[in-house]
Amino acid sequence: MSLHVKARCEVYPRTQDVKRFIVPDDKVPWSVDFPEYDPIDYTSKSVASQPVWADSPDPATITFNCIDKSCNSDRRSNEGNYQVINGCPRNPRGRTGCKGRGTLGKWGPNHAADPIVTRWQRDSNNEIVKQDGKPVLEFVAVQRRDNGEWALPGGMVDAGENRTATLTREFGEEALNSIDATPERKAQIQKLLTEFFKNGKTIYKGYVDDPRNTDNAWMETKAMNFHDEQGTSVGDDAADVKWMPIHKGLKLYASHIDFIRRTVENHGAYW
Ligand code: RP5
Ligand code: MG
Ligand code: MG
Repeated sequence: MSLHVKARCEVYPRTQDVKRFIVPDDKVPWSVDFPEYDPIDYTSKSVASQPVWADSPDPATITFNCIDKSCNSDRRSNEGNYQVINGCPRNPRGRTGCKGRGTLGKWGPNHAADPIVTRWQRDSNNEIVKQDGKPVLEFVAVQRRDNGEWALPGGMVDAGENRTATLTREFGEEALNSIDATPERKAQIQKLLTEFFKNGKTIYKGYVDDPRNTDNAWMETKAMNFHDEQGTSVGDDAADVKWMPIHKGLKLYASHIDFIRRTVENHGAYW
C-alpha cells in the first residue's frame, strides 16, 4: 500500500492560509504514536452550508461502513471497514494534517468514477506510432478548472447513481461538454457513450491520493478503461480536453498516473 503524499500537500486546495500540520512519512500510519499531532480543522464554507450533496455537520448522526438508505449513499470503503472514533470516521491510509471535511461533502469515503478512454497514437499514414518497439497509447485528458492540472474526466457518484452511469455522465460533461449542448446534441452524445461504454475493464477500485483528503473524509474511485481499437469513436471538442500520448513522465492530478500505468500494462503499451 503506497503512502499518501498529495493528501498531505502543505496548503489545502483552494485556500491560501489553511496549512496542514506536517506529517513526516513515518508518522502517517495511525498505529505509530505521534503525541504532538495537532491537525488543523477545516471544512469549507460551501460544505458547511449543507448543500444537497453534503452531510450533516455532525458525523455522530451517521452510520458508517454500510449503505446509508436515508440518503442513498454508499458509506462502505473499498479498503475494507474503516475505523470510527467517537463517531468520526478515520482515513484508512493514515494522517493528513487536516481534520474536518475540507471541501469534501461526505464524512468518510467520497465515491467517484474515472473513465480511462484510450486509443493508439497514429501517424499521418494511420500507422500506430511505436517507441522502443512498443505501441504508444493516448488517453482523453481534461484540464481541471480548480488547479489547472491534467486529469481523467472523472467525477463524484451522485446519490443513488450506479458507477457506470457516473462514468458516462462525467465523460459527457467533462470531455464532450454535454452540459452546454443542444438537446439534439445531448441525445447524440448519450447514444454514442452508452454504446461505447458497454465494454469496459476495471483498472482500479479504492483510495485516491487526492489533495482534498482529510483525516475524516477522503476520495475513493472506480477507474475503468474503455479502449477504442480503431480510434474512431470519440472526438475531442473543447480546448481543455485532449488526447494525451502516454509516457511515464506525465504529471497528472491525484493518483491518476497510477491508473494510467495499470492501463498501459494491460495493453502492453509503451511507458
Ligand atoms: C479524484 O477526484 C477522482 O479520481 C476523480 O477523478 C475526481 C472526482 O472529483 P471532481 O472531479 O468531481 O472534483 O479523486
Ligand atoms: Mg471531475
Ligand atoms: Mg464533473
